[in-house]
Amino acid sequence: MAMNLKNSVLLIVDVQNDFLPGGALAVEKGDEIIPVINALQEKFDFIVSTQDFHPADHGSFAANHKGKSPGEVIELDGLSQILWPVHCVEGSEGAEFHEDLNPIKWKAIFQKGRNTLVDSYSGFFDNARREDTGLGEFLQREGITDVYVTGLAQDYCVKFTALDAVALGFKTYLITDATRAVNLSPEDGNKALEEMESGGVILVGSTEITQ
Ligand code: VGL
Ligand code: ZN
Repeated sequence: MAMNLKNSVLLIVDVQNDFLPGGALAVEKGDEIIPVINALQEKFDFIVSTQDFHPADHGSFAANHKGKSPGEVIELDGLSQILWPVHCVEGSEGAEFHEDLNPIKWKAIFQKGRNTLVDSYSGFFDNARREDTGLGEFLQREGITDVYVTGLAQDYCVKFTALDAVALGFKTYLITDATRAVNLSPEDGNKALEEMESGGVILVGSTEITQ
């Protein structure tokens, strides 16, 4: 199947040091997707990246809640919130993109998670859907109709980004070998795939695009 990549964006979600092996919120084998994404980048003219970017006092960090540990769930400003290790703090090395990821063709970087009181898994909206990053409008203004999602983590930011892309009316693909899951529970990655597929996301392998 040859893909027509006109009016398409390659969306690279949160391929940042803290989500890679050795990072604060490491995704197992997350580094394996970097050469896959770099090969995909050669096929797209339009590439956008998202960046998880938190202030040090962010409410999603377990360390900011006395007696709480990562993995516990609290209520944060009215929303259920999983607590995470401190990660992707603005200005830190962990928030930077992996050095092997080639950013040369990126049209824009959309940051998310800057508001202390609400987490932001999707690259389009915060988890409360109160604020919009501007990504949807940017893509629409540029004439983008098709969104190809890659990056980390499959069961959080990738899933919510892909489902929001569908909700905004984009034809949305997940490139399944260009993502990896956190798997707080072992089946989370597979469940996320099912949720995306039943939510209208089309699953493809990278070789359908690169070959
Ligand atoms: C993410 C948990 C917390 C992600 C970001 O990029 O998937 N997960 N912040
Ligand atoms: Zn985060």
